[in-house]
Amino acid sequence: MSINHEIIFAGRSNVGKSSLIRRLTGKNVRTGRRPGVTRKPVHVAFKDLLITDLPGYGFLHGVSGDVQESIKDSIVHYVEANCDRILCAVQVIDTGAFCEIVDRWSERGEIPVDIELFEFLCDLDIDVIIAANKIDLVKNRDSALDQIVERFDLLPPWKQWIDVIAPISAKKGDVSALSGIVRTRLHEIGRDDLFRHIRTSKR
Ligand SMILES: Nc1nc2c(ncn2[C@@H]2O[C@H](COP(=O)(O)OP(=O)(O)OP(=O)(O)O)[C@@H](O)[C@H]2O)c(=O)[nH]1
Ligand SMILES: [Mg+2]
Repeated sequence: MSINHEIIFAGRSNVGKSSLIRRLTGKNVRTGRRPGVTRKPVHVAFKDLLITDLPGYGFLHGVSGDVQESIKDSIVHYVEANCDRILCAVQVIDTGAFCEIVDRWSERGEIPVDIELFEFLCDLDIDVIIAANKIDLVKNRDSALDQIVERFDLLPPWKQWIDVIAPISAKKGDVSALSGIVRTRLHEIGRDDLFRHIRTSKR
């Protein structure tokens, strides 16, 4: 069957993209404790819908700058080449670590990679959903999420943006906020038949 729609998962290395796809779809994509597990796009297909796990960017240990740049380039290239069929992009972040990393880049006068990616996707008119993962590790959730939406230039409180940002834990199986948004997108294109491939609850 040819592919008509695609949902991509992008984000910094080790934020839990592969764990999340595994949790949502039940498919056994490779995950790992160390960054840099997914090095090439990995696909899961349901009928004419493709789910794509992209390599993570921005891990530093043991990997040269050239490799990092080439991962970034390959993500950009992949998105540009498949832009027309991308229904939405799930940008996964590590909720507890996000602001510190972004601020560190900003203080150096550089555009943080996560923000660059978000803007790149928005410029291509791709619908971006922010998956605020590892929420199980965060104590003051509302305040953390308010700070995160601000970094994306969205006005807090975060609860105004529940169709854009989804607090989740791929590890604990708490991903319903995200599957709800993804299902809404599928519904909008008349594809409720795909709902059963995007799980809402822990199994
Ligand atoms: N506490 C917690 N840990 C998580 C969660 N989701 C993923 N992890 C852990 O984070 C680590 C990385 O998970 P992966 O799914 O491999 O991350 P990735 O983003 O695919 O990483 P790359 O392929 O390197 O880009 C693993 O040890 C996971 O168990 C979560 O919601 N909470
Ligand atoms: Mg991975």
